Amino acid sequence: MERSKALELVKKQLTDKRYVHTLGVSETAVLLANQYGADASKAELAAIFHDYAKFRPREEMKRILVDEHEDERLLEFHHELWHAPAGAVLVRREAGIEDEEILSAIRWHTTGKPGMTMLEKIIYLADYIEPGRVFPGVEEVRSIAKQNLEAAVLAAVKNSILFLMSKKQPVFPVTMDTYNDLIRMETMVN
Ligand code: DGI
Ligand code: FE
Ligand code: FE
Repeated sequence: MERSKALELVKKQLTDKRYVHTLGVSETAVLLANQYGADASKAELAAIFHDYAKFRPREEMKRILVDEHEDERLLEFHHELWHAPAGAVLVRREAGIEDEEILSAIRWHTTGKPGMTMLEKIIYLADYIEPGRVFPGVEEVRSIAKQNLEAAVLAAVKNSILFLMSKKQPVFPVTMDTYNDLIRMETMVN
């Protein structure tokens, strides 16, 4: 799908602020794809669609998760986690995107997952470091991203978990699994 068509479809789903975030993720994802040798057009499409379901009603997302046999643990955690898997389903259904690599990058963009593909890592990271993000620690992750994709994803996951803990929020098991996977990979090569 053309970038302009994808943007037109996504714009209707998002607030102006979230659309600007999406443009930032798209720009960052293309840079990361070129830097690390991933498919830049897939990275661009996955980035454009990554938050497609962000503003869907909670009940609609819940129905999709149940009907599509998504991880039932999601329903016991914060609804913020739902837009990623629900988004993958809706992007296929409504935008006709069939590319499994793109859909998987959308599906796992909030929690990550063990054994992430390069495209999944790029979308996870681009979502975290796009130019509009201003939270503490983001500059350090941006700087790591210039050197090492895995180390940058690990730093982003670690910050996210620490942030959730500091807010006394539960951490979804898959987020912890992502952290464990990346920290094991790091200690294997170091
Ligand atoms: O959709 P975005 O805001 O661009 O970013 P995102 O898809 O990474 O979603 C971030 C939200 O998801 C943020 O409010 C924190 C929440 N979140 C991420 N991982 C976890 C989580 N919430 C819980 N409870 N547990 C998690 O593991
Ligand atoms: Fe998101
Ligand atoms: Fe996002």
